[in-house]
Amino acid sequence: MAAKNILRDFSNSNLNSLLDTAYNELKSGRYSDALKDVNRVLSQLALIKRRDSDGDSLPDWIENKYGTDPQNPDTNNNGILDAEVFFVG
Ligand SMILES: [Ca+2]
Ligand SMILES: [Ca+2]
Repeated sequence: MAAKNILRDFSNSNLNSLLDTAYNELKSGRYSDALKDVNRVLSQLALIKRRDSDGDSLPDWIENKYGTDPQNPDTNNNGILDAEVFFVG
């Protein structure tokens, strides 16, 4: 599930075309351009990895993996943030 959501974010982004560009630059010997584009892909992936849509301090991909709602800071409505439930139990 988490991987699926990360892949969805990936395909919704421009990362695929950026990787294609980097590949073509690499093939044509433009190594510094390729490296620059690969670094862009990596920093965008890092953003996707850190994204926390509901601001409960638990990243979306972890919420998707463990079944809490990435759009709701208190999924089970018990007055305790999802992150606290996740880390404290
Ligand atoms: Ca969250
Ligand atoms: Ca949440």
